[in-house]
Amino acid sequence: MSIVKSPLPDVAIPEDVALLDYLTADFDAYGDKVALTDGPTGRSYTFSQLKVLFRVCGSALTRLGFKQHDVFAIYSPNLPEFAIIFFGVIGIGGTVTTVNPLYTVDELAHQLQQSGASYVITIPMFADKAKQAMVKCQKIEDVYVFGEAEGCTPFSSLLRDDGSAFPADVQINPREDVAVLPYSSGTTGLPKGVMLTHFNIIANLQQMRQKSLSLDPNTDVLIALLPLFHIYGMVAILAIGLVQGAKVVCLPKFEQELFLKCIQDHKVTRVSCVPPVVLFLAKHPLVDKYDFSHVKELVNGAAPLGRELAQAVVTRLKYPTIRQGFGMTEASPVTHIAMEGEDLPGSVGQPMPNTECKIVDIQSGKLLGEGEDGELCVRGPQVMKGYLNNPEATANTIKDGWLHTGDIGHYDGTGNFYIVDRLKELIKYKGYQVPPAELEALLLSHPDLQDAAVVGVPDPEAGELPKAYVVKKGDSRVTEEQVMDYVAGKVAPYKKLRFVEFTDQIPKSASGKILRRVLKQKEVERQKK
Ligand code: 4UV
Repeated sequence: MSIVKSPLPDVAIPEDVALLDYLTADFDAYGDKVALTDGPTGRSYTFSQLKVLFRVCGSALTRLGFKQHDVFAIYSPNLPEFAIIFFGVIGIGGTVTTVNPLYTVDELAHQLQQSGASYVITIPMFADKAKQAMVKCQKIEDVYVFGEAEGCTPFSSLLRDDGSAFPADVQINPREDVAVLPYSSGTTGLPKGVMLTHFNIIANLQQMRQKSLSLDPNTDVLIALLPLFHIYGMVAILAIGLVQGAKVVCLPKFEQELFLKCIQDHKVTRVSCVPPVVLFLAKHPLVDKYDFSHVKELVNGAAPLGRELAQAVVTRLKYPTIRQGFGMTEASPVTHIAMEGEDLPGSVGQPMPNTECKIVDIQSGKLLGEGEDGELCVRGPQVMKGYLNNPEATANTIKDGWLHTGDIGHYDGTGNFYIVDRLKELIKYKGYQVPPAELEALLLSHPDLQDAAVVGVPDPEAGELPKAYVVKKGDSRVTEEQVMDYVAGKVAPYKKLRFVEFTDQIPKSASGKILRRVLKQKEVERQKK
């Protein structure tokens, strides 16, 4: 019974460096190598260009009156320019909040309001949604757009600057100042702003560089298919690629042929996946038409990868293994990763350097030992500062410095970890977060419904599908379809309810908490029949 540490020695994590300085430390050496490419068009930026553009962008924002600690929202699919505004803002001590570009106007407005953002940037296709959200938020001063759209200021206007207003005197405190503010529902409730400091992100990058996620600037190429608004794409693809001089190819959406063609043509060496991408690579006939000989490894994270699927993909692509990582937005994100070449099916690997882990009994909180299932807790420099304006949720999640992941798992005799279940209410649809509390609140706003509970139903393709149990009011004649449509009209498509079941009562504990596990168990048993 003990705390499990990484088998690797601790790495040094600079305490006094701001994220942009850390990121660009070796950019001069990478020089005219391509840093970022837009997959569909080939539009590219070199490391030297990026270094200048970060400054230019930061300078232009400063002239507009954007100051240290102000918040800038990015509501965009993956584009090279995403990185320019992202690091431009962070470089002048601002905070970036990243928003899922599929969000509806209300979802976007909610995050803008909550995060206190003063600007938002988007693409022409989503400009109307951004403008409508702006009207609902008093603080938003302007909507920027990559390209052009009526009523929005073009992003290019931020690049017509000489960089001279880039603030020389801004004092970034890396341990305190929040660089990014992605949203996560954590173990319970609605999405919350996750305050990740400059130090948190630098720590995770340092850890990744040591724990066999190191890259060679001369040969390595990454592909950013996973969204950059999510912590996985943002830190474990974009930032880890750039800081080590690897080229990052950006894909704004999943188009099968383009994805495969980009892997082939750009000689991608590492493909970071979520299970549906692994499924595609394992099963789709198109994959055989492309040359994957440059791909050195596949990494999976964000949701559990079944053993059969892992086996299927390595057999087809003739890799020795697919490595699993485990991460959370609240941990910047990576806490575990399987060692290179290690074949432990189903394992998320060992803790990262400087990271301690323990498994505790769900009821008693007692420390458990090897092979015993309990809640995984992690402690390390990558753990967030806390949730924005929510000390209560922070205190419920970080206790004595330990981040309670809300995941259930165990470790084996070699210190490798296995995630077996999720204690927290969060549903993961294709790796995306679907917070049940958000859907339940919407269902309760329906005039015909008096109670609701939402759980994830296991699904081979998506991982889980959101299902609602609902109690109708009196003699209401509302149908399952009407309930589904009601929710679908208000949320991003991946959050849609896929099933609705009417019931007389929602199972609850004496204190009124929904007993989700009772409902989940019911679903699992039904599927077994
Ligand atoms: O907060 P979040 O949406 O964050 C993530 C981050 C995943 C990453 C990121 C970078 C990596 O290199 C990597 O390997 C993984 O998903 O959701 C956190 C929750 O997702 C589930 C688990 O419930 C977390 O609390 N989850 C994440 N990774 C795994 C997982 C996994 N490998 N197996 C099972 N569940």
